[in-house]
Amino acid sequence: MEQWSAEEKQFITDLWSKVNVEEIGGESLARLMIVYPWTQRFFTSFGNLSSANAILHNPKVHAHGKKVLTAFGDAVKDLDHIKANFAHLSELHCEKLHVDPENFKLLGNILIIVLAAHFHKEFSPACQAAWQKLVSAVAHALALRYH
Ligand code: HNI
Repeated sequence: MEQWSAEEKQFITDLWSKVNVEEIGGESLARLMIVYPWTQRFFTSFGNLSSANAILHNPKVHAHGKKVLTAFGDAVKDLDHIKANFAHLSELHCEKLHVDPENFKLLGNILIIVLAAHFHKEFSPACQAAWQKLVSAVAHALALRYH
């Protein structure tokens, strides 16, 4: 289990309180699909993914990005029980969705970039380090039930 300092918890919850899950989640998922185009294959039912612009403005990408980042928020709210709280989602992504867990790391890194772009004033190196630790913990927890 990760140990979180009071300072790390503060950086994470302060920034999270400013995050609009639809805006940041939608942009993060869209940018994942643009930068790593092979990830589009999980989302062929989402309609028009024919260009970066189409992906960035695709309402289904935004809706799903919101769903993903809302679930990510469960980690923010309960930093000490990330593994237990993500066990079910790990099983789902492994057994039903067949998502390669490497993609969780890619999405975590894109989320950091999107947060840095939106919140550059708050996103100090220490804040970034706390968020990097968080996205790694979530990616790890989501990969635990893979077999
Ligand atoms: Ni993910 C469905 C959470 C990363 C592909 N995903 C979900 C759902 C949640 C969720 C919540 C809805 C579950 C349900 O219907 O009960 N996903 C998360 C979280 C992360 C993540 C918290 C990482 C932070 N998912 C990814 C990644 C990919 C991915 C990186 C692929 C590149 N997820 C999917 C797919 C679905 C999905 C595919 C089903 C989509 C659909 O058709 O409804």
